[in-house]
Amino acid sequence: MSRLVYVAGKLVPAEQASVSVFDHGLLYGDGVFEGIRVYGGRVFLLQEHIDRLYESALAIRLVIPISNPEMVKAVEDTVKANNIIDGYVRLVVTRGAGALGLDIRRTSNPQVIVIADTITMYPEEMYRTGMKLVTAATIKNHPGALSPRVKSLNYLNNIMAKIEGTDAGTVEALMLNHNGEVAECTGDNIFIIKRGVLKTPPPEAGLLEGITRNAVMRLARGAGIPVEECVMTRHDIFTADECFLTGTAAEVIAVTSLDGRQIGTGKPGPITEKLLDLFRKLTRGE
Ligand code: PXG
Repeated sequence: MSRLVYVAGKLVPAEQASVSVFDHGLLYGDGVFEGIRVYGGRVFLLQEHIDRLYESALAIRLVIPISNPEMVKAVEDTVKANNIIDGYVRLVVTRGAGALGLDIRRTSNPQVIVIADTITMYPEEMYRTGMKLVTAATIKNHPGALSPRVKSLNYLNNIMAKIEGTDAGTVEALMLNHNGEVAECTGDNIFIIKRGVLKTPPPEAGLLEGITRNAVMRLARGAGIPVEECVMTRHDIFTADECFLTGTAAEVIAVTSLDGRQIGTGKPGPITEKLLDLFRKLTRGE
């Protein structure tokens, strides 16, 4: 059965869903996006994703042609129309079609696209064993060039780092910022646990403020685990008791080594497992 895609305000069969080759989203990566999960027919933390989308758009001076509540409805309608019970929503807003050249004043009709589909996750086995990680030589974009806090259609920086991970045989890669501090992975945020304290780099380290990251910090606080946002280097990860990643696709997944150094016992740690369990209960609405 063909998927129905929301584009130009309507749900149309996927084969007919298209945007112009003159759209600046394609020509310049000029636009913003969100990746959202559907669990048990409910769109998970939808309002937070939509709010981040509007903040990303604001930061790049992109005026989204529909309101925040209309966007919520567009996502919910698309999920329903495709009978997605457990799956994935890709929300894209492009700058719209225009003359060649960078001038946003010569574009019109920003395009809102909503795709609802199934999702491929990391293998379940990896949630039991944890994953190995390598540090990419490609650093994060300098926040003064393109803020990593904007979820923009410019993912080349992350893609270059991801290639390095793939070449090294890992499914993710750690990225440092221009000061050599830990920022995040190519599509996941990073956490460590040291002496019972949950630590993660602050947004100013040049990272996307993940919706999963924020949810996990709330769960940890609720479970009485102290949480700190602090600047960290690779050394902090090498010497951590536990390490894990968070992301819409990954959920919560243990990291058991970085650049050939074993982290903790080399197995997913107890606090990581507890947070994964709490997160899975949250997604299932328990
Ligand atoms: N950092 C980066 C650079 C990301 O792209 C995250 C962290 C985690 O954020 P969330 O809000 O998901 O907890 C992301 C998220 C995709 C895809 O299809 C990418 C992401 C999320 C979902 C799907 O490539 N990136």
